[in-house]
Amino acid sequence: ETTPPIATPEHTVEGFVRQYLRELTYTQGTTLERASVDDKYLALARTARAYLMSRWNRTVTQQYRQPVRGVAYLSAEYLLGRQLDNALIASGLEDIAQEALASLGLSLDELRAAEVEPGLGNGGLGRLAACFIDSLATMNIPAIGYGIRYEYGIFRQTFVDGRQVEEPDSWLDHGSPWEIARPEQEVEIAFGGHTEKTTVNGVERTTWTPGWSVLAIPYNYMVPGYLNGRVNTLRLWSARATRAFDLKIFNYGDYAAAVRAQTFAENITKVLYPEDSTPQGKELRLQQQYFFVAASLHDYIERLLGEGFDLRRLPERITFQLNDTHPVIAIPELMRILVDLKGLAWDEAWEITRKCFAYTCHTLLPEALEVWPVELMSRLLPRHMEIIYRINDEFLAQVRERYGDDEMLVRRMSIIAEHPERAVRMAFLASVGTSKINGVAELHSQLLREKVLTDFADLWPEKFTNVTNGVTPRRFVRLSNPGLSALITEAIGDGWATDLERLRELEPLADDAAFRAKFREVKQANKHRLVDLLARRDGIVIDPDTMLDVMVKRLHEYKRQMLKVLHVVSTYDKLRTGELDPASAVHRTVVFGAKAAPGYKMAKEIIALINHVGARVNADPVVSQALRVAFPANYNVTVAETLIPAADLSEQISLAGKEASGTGNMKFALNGALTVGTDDGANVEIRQLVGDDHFFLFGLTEPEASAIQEAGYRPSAHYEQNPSLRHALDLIASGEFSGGDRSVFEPIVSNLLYEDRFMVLADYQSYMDAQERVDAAYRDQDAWSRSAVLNVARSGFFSSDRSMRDYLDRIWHVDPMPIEG
Ligand code: 26Y
Repeated sequence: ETTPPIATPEHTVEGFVRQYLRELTYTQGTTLERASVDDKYLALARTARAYLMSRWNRTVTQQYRQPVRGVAYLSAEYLLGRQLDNALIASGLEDIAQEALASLGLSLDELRAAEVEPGLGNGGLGRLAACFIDSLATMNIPAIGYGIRYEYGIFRQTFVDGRQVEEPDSWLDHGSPWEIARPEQEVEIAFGGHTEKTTVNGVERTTWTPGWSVLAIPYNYMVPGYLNGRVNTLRLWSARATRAFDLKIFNYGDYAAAVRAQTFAENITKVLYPEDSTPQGKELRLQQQYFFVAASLHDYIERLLGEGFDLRRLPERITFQLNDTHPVIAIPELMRILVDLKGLAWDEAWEITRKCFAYTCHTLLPEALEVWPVELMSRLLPRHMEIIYRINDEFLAQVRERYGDDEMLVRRMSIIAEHPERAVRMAFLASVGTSKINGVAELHSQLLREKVLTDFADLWPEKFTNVTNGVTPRRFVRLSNPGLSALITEAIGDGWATDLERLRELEPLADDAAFRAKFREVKQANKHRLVDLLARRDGIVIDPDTMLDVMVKRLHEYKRQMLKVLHVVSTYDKLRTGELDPASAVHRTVVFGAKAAPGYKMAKEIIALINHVGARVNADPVVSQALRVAFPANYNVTVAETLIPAADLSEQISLAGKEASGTGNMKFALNGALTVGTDDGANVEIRQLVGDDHFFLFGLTEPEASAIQEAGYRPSAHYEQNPSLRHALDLIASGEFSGGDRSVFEPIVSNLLYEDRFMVLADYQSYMDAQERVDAAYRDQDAWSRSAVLNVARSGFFSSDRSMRDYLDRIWHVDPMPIEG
């Protein structure tokens, strides 16, 4: 190290207090007496950061000194959640912090509540990226995450008359103590313009003369490994206007117009697009994608060139992992760098490029696959469009060579679609331009090969692999469930948080009545924490002495929140008519949490329906003795951290073959909830591991659902044949939940009766039966907690550390590099 060593603050209460007062006084510029809650939180965040800073520097220094193979994760989303708690547990400081603050008359709980979570993602895919970088740091892997520093993350959801209203999430309002800007490492990113072919010494070269450009400013975030001294980096890019851009415009003399024009450039990283399954083909979104990918490749490659590295050996040094198709424009960008800027021959550059990239697909829905109009791509990135055409030409030549002139096949496999308009199929570009393609759960990877990328799997079977998703046990057990964590440690010692398969050692304790009693106490305490949160945050009153039945995830028809609503409505009906006795029924609280994409009409109608049904159920003096509905607005990572540990029942009820994996399902099982679920995504693997006796399976299998669809699915037949289903739908249609207005929920009901793309009606009876089995099982609390303990003990597989191990073995082949000192 060239800097003289500066002591990290001491790992003692006194050391913490000293650093805290220093931050409060010198950085925050206030005093304990005068400080606002925000001041106090910021000083605390900076104190935690100070402890990690020297580790961060050490990590960077040691990696410079000893360059090794690494991985770069390219993701348009990182749904990080709050940083403070994670920083404290990663550095072993929670107890010290608690005590230190108490000695100053401050409460850690109060201050941690002041943190606004960075919601830089939509849902599963973004949260997965956050879990993965946590695991990579914890496993000592040289890794960097690249992404976008959105000024506004996923919108804040509120309800007005039960309907979703979106508000901006201005998470940076008070500044973020967790980021460090590196404006001196800016990268200029070009767009538009035209290309020219020139011949230099008989060699044809293409030059791109862009029309405009913006600056990408990197902001670094710490990604601390758990108690291992490593701190990796997450580098998020923010857009700024270039100085040339400023000058040109300012010279026109219209100062106000010039300042306005400047914001044009800065719009690129203004907001996260809240659609997570139907791409809108928005120009700004393509700008975002190219912006962060080009900045990231440039950043990484320039660093290597600084070492005197030979780019021909790039695949030996790095794998760029593409998180879905969002960063796939990186493939032509690397080709452009190697061919146009570095002068490599096309074939050599192509070989290098393919070896450097790997692609993860997260969907099965055809409408979720990104496609960019050729018109747009040519205008925004003319050189990339040419490169894509050439990649496609050479690829289709290979297809013809292999299969002969099968024009149907060639058209099917072409990276360029011809209908309804000429467009680039990003998933196909990813399939051609990478050396590995993976799905995110066993079933998903199988269906990916058999249904989505069939022709590619046929051509290159060895390219395809599976890596089942996972979740970080640090955030989703250690941090979010301290009660269960203490109980586990008491039973099997520590070490499980980084070696989650050790939870198996809990299995014998499932048969230990004393342990089960303690387990129930923890669950009960977690329910009380949730009661407090919902009361404080939402003014919602829930009863901790009821079964907590939870369905939290983005709102999508394929996830089938509607099926859960039908169960609620049907139960309401039975309680009201006396078919079910409210006194002897199992008492349930059904909790929903879900955001809908702002333009997704049906999803928003379903949100309104849930709220209206909930209001009716909760207001009914008879029904509400046995059934209550809670739908806290703005479900996010922070809410998940209190909600999941309190849950008894986890709802994972998508139509089989539609949910790629799911990761909430894993979090619930790990926290001792039982699952009612279909044979879909990672549910399949959860059920295999925890065992059929401890999982409530229902519904069609994927082959069954496909067969029915092919034969012609008629949802109204179920309505006609099933009186209970008919009652439930009729009740919704009757205006029971809309103040007598029959028109309000008519679109939902008609959609179910005449379309029902996701076969809600086909699975209705099976779901109702499963819920009866749930009730019966819940009546035997001792048996239920035995199952719950077994869910915990057998879910160690779903650690994202295991996912990372699989990526390392099957795709990345990177060795750990522990940090010394
Ligand atoms: C193209 C744009 C509209 C878009 C933006 C975000 C498309 C998709 C997404 C996000 C997708 C997503 O979150 N997928 C989920 O990924 C999880 C992690 O692999 C899976 O567990 C989950 O099943 C899948 O729906």
